[in-house]
Amino acid sequence: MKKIVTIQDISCFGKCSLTAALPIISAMGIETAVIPTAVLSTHTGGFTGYTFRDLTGDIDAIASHWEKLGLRFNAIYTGYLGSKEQIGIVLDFFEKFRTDDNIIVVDPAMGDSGRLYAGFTEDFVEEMKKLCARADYIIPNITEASMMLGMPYSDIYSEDDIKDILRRLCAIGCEMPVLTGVRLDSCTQGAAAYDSEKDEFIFAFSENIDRTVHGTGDIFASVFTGAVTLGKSLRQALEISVSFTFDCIRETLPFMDEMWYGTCFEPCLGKLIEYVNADK
Ligand code: PXL
Repeated sequence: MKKIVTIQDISCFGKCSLTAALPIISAMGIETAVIPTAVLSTHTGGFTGYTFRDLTGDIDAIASHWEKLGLRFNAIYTGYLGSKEQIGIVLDFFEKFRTDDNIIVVDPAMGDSGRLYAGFTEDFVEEMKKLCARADYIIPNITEASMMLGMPYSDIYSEDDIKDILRRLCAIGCEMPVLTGVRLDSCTQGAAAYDSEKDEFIFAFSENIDRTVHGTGDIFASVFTGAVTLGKSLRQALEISVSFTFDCIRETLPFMDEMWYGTCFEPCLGKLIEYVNADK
């Protein structure tokens, strides 16, 4: 049985980070270990007055215990990190748990729609680039990619612009960057990836639903990480992730008023299992 360790916050209410990654990766038939980077009463998108307990001091102790136990993981997957200091500690974790045949996936969860999430600064972006340099796959949205590349954010771009961004992301040091939230026309939305070893670009699209739903980046990254861990090709992983994210957004639409804080992914988990099994 495959085993992933995911390192990100737990937002006790609001569906994102660990409360999305755990059920999604487990549904894909993969054992999911977690290292919570912070405990928040809610996520920071749209809530005010949330609590935030930083768990930076716990990460190294957990890693040392696991080292003594001889634990090994098929993939290490990081998401929202609670502080700049955590990035150095997560880099140490990579050093300890990197093997010849496991993979590292970094979702540089820091912002959306041209803006950083509450509490993040420019120097966090610089640190995040160091983490991305050590990953096999990175999964930024266009906001996060623009920030890491020092490019102005724009929501108007061509296919060539996307290819240019992907090439530049490779120059940070990651071999297979994946860009989410790609919209080349008003009818479709999806993701693009670049396999730098094969010099191959891959695009996957679904119908565009023009609503912003919170937590879709975490859903996409969790499915993608699960899929590549299961040995799916880059194209298959991209297609499964785009299809499932679309299913979740469509499922959320009738409930937007009550579900403004998250995405209705739970009713779609059966379909995810079908996607995973379809091309076995
Ligand atoms: O979905 C990304 C995310 C993860 N964790 C926390 C967040 C957000 C986005 O707002 O606030 C705590």
